[in-house]
Amino acid sequence: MAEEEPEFEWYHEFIDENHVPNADELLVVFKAKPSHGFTFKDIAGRVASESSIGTWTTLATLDENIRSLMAKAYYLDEDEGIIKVAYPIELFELGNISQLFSSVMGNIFGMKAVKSLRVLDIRFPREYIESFKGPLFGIDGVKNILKVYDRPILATVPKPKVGLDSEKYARVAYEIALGGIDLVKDDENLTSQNFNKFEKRLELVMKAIEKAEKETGERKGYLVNVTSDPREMERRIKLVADYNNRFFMLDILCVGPAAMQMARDLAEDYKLAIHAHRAFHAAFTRNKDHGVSFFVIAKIARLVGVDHIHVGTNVGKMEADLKALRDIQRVITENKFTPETGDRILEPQEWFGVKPVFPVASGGLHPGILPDLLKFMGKDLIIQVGGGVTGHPDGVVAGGMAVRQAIEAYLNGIPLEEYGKTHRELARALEKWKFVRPA
Ligand code: CAP
Ligand code: MG
Repeated sequence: MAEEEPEFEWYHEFIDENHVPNADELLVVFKAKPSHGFTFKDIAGRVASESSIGTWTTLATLDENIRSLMAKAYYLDEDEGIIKVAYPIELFELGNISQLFSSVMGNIFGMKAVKSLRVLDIRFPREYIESFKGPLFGIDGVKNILKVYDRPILATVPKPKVGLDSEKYARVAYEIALGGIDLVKDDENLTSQNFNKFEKRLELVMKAIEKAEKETGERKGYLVNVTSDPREMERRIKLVADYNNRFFMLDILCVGPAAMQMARDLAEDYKLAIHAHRAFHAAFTRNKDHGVSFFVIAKIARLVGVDHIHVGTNVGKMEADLKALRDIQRVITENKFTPETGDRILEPQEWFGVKPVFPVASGGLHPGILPDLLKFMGKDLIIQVGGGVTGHPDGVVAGGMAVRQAIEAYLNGIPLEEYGKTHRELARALEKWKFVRPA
């Protein structure tokens, strides 16, 4: 007779549907599907067990006081595939963001019994939130640096993404700033290649920006990409301050949570604002059945303390779910996030005064679609327009002017084509791109 399979029912000890989560617990909302031969309860117990104190077998070493650290799957909705788990806060090292990933976003993704798993939300309790710095500047602080209050803040990447040498790059940066764009932004894959070394680029772009500030009378900044190994990143962040720049950019998912947290400490030392680029996110946020939602990544970025973060757009070239985009914008800007009516998945999140993070809209934007963007996302926004400025038929300065004119038209309730009759740069942008939504 086949040997009796050992029972793994003990995993079910991590399920307690009578548990009422309390304010001090960290809650995680999962979407999950069981592999063939396993029940939904089987995987609910496994996810709660493997992400807290358990393993595949009962333990002689599991004494009573450790049981108090068991996570509890307290909400199971098999039809929706939703499992909510409550974690005692003692399971986590306060102030250590990497350990959050290794706990509730670690082994559980690889368990054989779990066919697919996606983290949809993490509700942080007050004690956990207060163990992190949060944004140094936040939305109001960044507006004060640039002295821009009544319109979106604008950024442009000196395209092509990479390839320009430092001198040419600085020239394009000067024209971007001269045309009315507030922030020059490095592309996510420009760091310190041989043809455009970091320090040379920083020195020349800062000279270009200072010149444009004098000629425009407007404050400007440079989102210089410091992405590198932590030691080199620290050296580059110090250089940013040495060259009197107030910002730096970081590919937060390419460097990882620990380096993001270190960068936040350095931002404090040098009083710099952090622009978080999210390159690499779509590798694990896009599949609606497996991975981590960007909603969770955005919350973690606010917790650790970036000042700006790319969130997507409703009109650009990157894929976006409109409800998710609204939820993301709200959860990084509101002090008390409450899910939309009827949303039984997301959890309310109180931020206890943590500063709001500037949402960044970017990707395939150009003057013709900015009104549609602003109608949906509002004007408390940083808008990055790369190709939509550097691809203008009359050059980069005209490209920046066309973006400013499109924003002016929208804020004054004037249709773009009407405004284009008296603003040539906008008219020329509409001639080239009309109202196309790039893909
Ligand atoms: C946009 C961009 C940004 C994307 C990132 C690019 O350039 O610089 O990295 O917006 O996507 O390299 O594609 P364009 P997201 O303005 O020329 O499209 O903002 O969704 O993270
Ligand atoms: Mg880019």
